[in-house]
Amino acid sequence: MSDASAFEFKDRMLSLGLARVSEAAAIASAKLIGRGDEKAADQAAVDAMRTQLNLLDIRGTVVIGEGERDEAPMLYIGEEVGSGEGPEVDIALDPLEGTTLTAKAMPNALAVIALAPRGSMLHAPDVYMWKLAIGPGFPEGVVSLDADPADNVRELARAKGVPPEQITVCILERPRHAEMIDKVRATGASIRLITDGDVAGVIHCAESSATGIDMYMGAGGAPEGVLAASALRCMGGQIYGRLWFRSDDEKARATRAGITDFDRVYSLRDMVTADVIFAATGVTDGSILKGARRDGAYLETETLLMRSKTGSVRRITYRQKNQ
Ligand code: VTB
Ligand code: MG
Ligand code: MG
Repeated sequence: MSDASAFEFKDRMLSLGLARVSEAAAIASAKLIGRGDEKAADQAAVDAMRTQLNLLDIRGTVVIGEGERDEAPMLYIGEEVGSGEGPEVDIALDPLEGTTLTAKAMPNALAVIALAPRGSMLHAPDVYMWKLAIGPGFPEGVVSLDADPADNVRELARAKGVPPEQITVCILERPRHAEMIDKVRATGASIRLITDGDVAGVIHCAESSATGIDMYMGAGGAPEGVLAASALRCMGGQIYGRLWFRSDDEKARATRAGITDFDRVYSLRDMVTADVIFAATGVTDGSILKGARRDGAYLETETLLMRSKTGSVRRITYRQKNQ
């Protein structure tokens, strides 16, 4: 079997394994929800995710991880993970996407991981990325990163057949977005401000009838952009991203990651060029996933598990005895 077909054969099995990986991270960090200790929550998620990931039959390389080797002792970019047998894959992960959300017991913290054939994920450096995302069912290019935020609202409203007042945009609450927020509000659209967690913010666009969010815009982490693109590749929708460099050091980081065109706009398929498997488990309660919870003698999690090849979306409830 060629490597590509070996991957096709195995990815159905692997996807269930991937759900275990995000479940383990969520369960480990759940004990630290609302305890005010971001570092402890993150560390617990990282340890648990790494242990489970190394049980999978893959030859995996972390492409989107916890940072560069010198600053992240575990799940750093370039770390080899998995049992060392099986298909060669790229891994994008964030064991706890929303450490502050978890420490403060605020909504939409997730444990996230995506897996795709080797060489198919953008090696995004840890810099900011300007992002723009919408859900499925709209013509390609109806919104654009080069357009004014107000025009994007109007174009999306037109495509949806509603007035701008019926559009809700999700934006990270940061001073850098003040002008964007004013422009969006001037159209009459509503804004869901979030304090953290733009992977969830983007995913929410793909289930707008459940979440009430139609569009995500703003600058967040570039690694989170690749994770969000992986999710949308499974759920449908569009995402565009442009790296934002604030120093020569950040440019050097991008160069080390193999990036040559600093102004490039990446579409979904530029960020993840092949089929991908994606798993996210809720840590705190959110708009599309329940958080990890203790229910009497049990621990329970909810996981979104998706494969882009088939467009399958599973929600898995997992329960284990509370130890
Ligand atoms: C971004 C966003 C993440 O942290 O990285 C953000 O993509 C950090 O932004 O989802 P600031 O530097 O402005 O604080 C998250 O919100 C959580 O990891
Ligand atoms: Mg992290
Ligand atoms: Mg993160």
